Amino acid sequence: MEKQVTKKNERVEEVFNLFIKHVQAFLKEAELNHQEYTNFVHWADRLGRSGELPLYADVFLETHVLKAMYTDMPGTQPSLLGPYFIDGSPRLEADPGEPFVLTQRPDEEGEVLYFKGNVSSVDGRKLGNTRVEMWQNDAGGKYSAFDSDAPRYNLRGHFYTDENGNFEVKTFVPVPYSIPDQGPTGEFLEYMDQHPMRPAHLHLMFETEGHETLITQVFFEGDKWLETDVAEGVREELVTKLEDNGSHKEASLNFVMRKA
Ligand code: MBD
Ligand code: FE
Repeated sequence: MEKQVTKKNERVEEVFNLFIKHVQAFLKEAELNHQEYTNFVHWADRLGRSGELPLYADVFLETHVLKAMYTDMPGTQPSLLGPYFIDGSPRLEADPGEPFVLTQRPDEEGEVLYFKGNVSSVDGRKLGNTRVEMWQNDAGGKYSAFDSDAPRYNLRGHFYTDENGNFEVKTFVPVPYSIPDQGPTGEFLEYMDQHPMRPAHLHLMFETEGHETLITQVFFEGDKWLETDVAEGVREELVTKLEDNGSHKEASLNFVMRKA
């Protein structure tokens, strides 16, 4: 126990010292003058007070942590958790052969999407009974529980893969998403001359015994924002086809989990 605490402090000390070292190097390289420094402190204060710090971090920083950890690793590439995951989503049930249903509103607007997937291990084994959590935005571009009139867990839920690692969910096609651009994060984007858009995406999280939890996203070919995603969350292998089936759309992707 005591050893663990010592170890943890060493790591924290290392990280905080590196952080301040690089911030100091930045101040030097940018030749920040005193007025610019004061402007920066005021902007950072607005960011903190607005509650947008998690948004800012997930948009500008999270992808770099993931790329450093997972580029060229076997298994499906993780993508951003983002600021819009919430705990406690309902467990969805479905009769055999029927899809899980992600929406809670009978009058949900948008295009119906049947999304299929298979979950396997890096060793090729099918991962049945894997917990799959999904969340996404609605046709109006809103995530439930965030600035939305929808029920708290609308377009959110979890379910388990069948004995072959397969699942199918009936949901709605997500839409390209503008991150909030009227607060300090939007102000920052304006300074950088960067648009606030993310391509349409599904969020997925997979949990199963003996494997690392996989948090990732699914994107769709042809999306206008794939190449310039403000949060840089797109990975080539996470882009799938959105197929038109007359009355609805269909898409699928297979997921490979790393051993814990
Ligand atoms: C999102 O929907 C998102 O997924 C991320 C990572 C950042 C901002 C909004
Ligand atoms: Fe998102």
